[in-house]
Amino acid sequence: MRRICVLLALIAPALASAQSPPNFLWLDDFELCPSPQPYWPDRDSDDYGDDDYSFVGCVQPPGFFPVDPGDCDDLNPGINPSAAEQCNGIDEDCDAMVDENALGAGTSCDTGLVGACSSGTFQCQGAAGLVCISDTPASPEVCNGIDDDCDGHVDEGNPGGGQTCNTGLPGACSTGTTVCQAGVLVCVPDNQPCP
Ligand SMILES: [Ca+2]
Ligand SMILES: [Ca+2]
Ligand SMILES: [Ca+2]
Ligand SMILES: [Ca+2]
Repeated sequence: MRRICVLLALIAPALASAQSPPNFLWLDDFELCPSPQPYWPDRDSDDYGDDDYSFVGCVQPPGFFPVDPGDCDDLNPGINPSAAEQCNGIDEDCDAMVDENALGAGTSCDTGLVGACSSGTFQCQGAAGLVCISDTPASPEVCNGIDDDCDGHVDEGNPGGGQTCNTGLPGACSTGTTVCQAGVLVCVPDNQPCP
């Protein structure tokens, strides 16, 4: 049994460093090894081992370490269960979900557009990264003091104007026409002068 253990200790590093080493698990003779410990390869030295290759025994083989398991990419120290999830189409934290709650997603941003379209929120779009999406898409201009159609002009074209209205004034001053003024539709008397 000791001879087999020594042999495995010698070949383990070669298996760990191989491109596709076979998965293996070795338990020492419990009489000789009452408290076997698990060891994993940690080729990127991020203190998380590659689950595909484990060694259980009382002797730590070269190339194997008593680290935590769960490293889903043991050749990239930026990928392990403690890594922060980035927006990039890659599962950094090894939970089998890609870009979940990625850093920066959901935060406010400037779309670079004008008017109502300028304020946005970062959305994670996988390998394309964070994209600033407008919170308010362009819409037809209305009289509100806002550049609704995001063309750089506020309330252009007298939106809502030109409609017959009642000014509330007496006599000849009662009939009017709507005009968009400073973001508000007002009823301007058709006959002047009026108060
Ligand atoms: Ca590792
Ligand atoms: Ca993830
Ligand atoms: Ca990611
Ligand atoms: Ca406009």
